[in-house]
Amino acid sequence: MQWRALVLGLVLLRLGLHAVLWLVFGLGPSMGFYQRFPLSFGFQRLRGLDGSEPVGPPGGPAWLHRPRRGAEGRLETPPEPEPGPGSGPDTCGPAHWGYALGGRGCGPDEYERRYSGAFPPQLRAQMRDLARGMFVFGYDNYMAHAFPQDELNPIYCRGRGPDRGDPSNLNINDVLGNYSLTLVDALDTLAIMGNSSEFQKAVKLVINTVSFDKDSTVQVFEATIRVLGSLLSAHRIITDSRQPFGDMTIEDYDNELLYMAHDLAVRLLPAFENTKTGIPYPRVNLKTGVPPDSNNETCTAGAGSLLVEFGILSRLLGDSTFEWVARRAVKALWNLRSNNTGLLGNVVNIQTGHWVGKQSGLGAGLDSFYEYLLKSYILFGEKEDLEMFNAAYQSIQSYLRRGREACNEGEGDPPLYVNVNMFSGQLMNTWIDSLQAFFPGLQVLIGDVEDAICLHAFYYAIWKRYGALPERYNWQLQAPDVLFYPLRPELVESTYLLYQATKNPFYLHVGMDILQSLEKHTKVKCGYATLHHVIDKSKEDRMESFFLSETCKYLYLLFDEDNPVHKSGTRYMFTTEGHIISVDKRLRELPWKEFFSEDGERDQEEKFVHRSKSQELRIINSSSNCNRVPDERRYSLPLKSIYMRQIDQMVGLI
Ligand code: DMJ
Repeated sequence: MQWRALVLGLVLLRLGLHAVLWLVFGLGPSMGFYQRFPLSFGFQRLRGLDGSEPVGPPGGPAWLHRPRRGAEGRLETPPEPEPGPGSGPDTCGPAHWGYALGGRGCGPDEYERRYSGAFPPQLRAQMRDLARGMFVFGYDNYMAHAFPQDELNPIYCRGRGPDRGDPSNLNINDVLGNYSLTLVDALDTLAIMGNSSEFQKAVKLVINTVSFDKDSTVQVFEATIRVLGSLLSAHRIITDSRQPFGDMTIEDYDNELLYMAHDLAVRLLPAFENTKTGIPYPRVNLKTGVPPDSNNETCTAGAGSLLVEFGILSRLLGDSTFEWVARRAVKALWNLRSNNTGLLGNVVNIQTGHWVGKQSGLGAGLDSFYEYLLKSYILFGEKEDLEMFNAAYQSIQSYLRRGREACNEGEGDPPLYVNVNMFSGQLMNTWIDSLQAFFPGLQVLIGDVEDAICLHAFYYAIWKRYGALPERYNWQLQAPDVLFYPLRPELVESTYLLYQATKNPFYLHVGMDILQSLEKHTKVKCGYATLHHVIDKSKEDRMESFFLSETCKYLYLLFDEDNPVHKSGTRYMFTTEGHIISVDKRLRELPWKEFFSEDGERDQEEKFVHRSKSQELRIINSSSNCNRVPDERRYSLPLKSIYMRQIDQMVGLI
């Protein structure tokens, strides 16, 4: 009976401990947690999906409620709570729970110890080599077991092409066009890693073996960002005599990649025909054009994030067609935004302009739409792109952002960007998706680094909890809603850009954590596999091409201190698929004049001359991956440890 006594003893000990925690700090698990802890989301009551009032306890998480606005849409600061014990200027800060836990500059804090430590150069080099090895392992295995097919099945060491047997398998067929996708998508990562011999070999292989004359029905967006974007990026690297990556010249290169890009884009053009709104069809068959049974519904990001690649192509070729159709689509979507909120929905009918999906958020269906408004402006300097971006950003701040005004100080929930109805601004659900983790990176580009730090920290907390990002995470239930993780890059991308902006070693720690969990949970016999389930870590036999073109690239760049990309000032920018593009004068020139002047008489020259100085400066000061900040800010803690802890609490990590 000794074991019974032992078990009983342990149970009593645990109960006693909980009771003490509860009595002292209000922290006993499931014991009065909500009442005492200002950030608890432990209650299991959801707001109705129809936007009805939340059914949780009154005064629940502020993210459930619309923020109160001042006259110009600015957030109003909630009234300061009564100061608690120790809130005087020379004491340990007002947050009673934070004080109790040793936060806010009061003596040694576990969070500060964990995150503010320097990152030794040897460790950094080790991590760089690990990231490089990760790319090489995936790439070599793709070449050995999958090429010329589109993707690698890393568990069974096979290749994968379009699912001809099941045309409705869009998860596969939207992306795989039977055009050696992974090889094409990986080209500029080889250059960025300085591997000139493999870059040259790969480019020749693409030129000699890849054709777009295929009976493949692909998504216009996927073909554009993964294939068109990569061809253009590699073409620019090859033809730029000042590029800093080493010898990337191709013997007898005669603009083949540019011609291939043109060929592909021409095959995508039918998507822009016979649409009443100018918003393109979502899919085309590369041989035959828009399928007769084509869907008239498309997502906003899919239709409205083509401008960077199509614009580059147009400007390199001197043929306005591509930029014109892409820009027409952006404007058509923009004109359909809500008059009330300024927000766009996530799915639209291309013939009627009716919003089929009224959800507005930062993730799936909308993410790169915002990204490309800004990046188009950075590349092409068209003022209207910046104006649209600024207006969109304002609406996002007004309707999507919940929580306290400042990320790094004050009371209330840390900021979070939620999904709302585009017309009413009412909350539509309580999840965020992993695609949204790109947003802090975009905020870095516009100089909103403080807010970027906070949102990034939220996503990193989720990563820490699962060793990956679930596709959807329910912030109210503190649990994943959709469990897979297909090796997406968004969190790494933001981590990299935030590191460049702050130079804070915290982001190297984050990168190391991500790298190590990818090695631990996703590495398989012939590459890296999609996580089917972020909790039990079961896998799917698929390695998406963006793993090599983005995830590995950003990890490598994060740790490769001397990479030429970092030394090139604001010269380089990344497309939404992570393809590097040099921002230079040539892309700001229009080899044609008349096509875009909807306002008829306006002289194109005038358009450039009259760009407002402040608009120009704001972007230049903050654009690209080489954002510079004043030295004194560089080594500050990116997020006060007290708020780091707060975020960890909110995702149920501690
Ligand atoms: C990539 O293809 C691109 O980053 C795109 O913008 C979003 N989705 C994937 C990665 O998750």
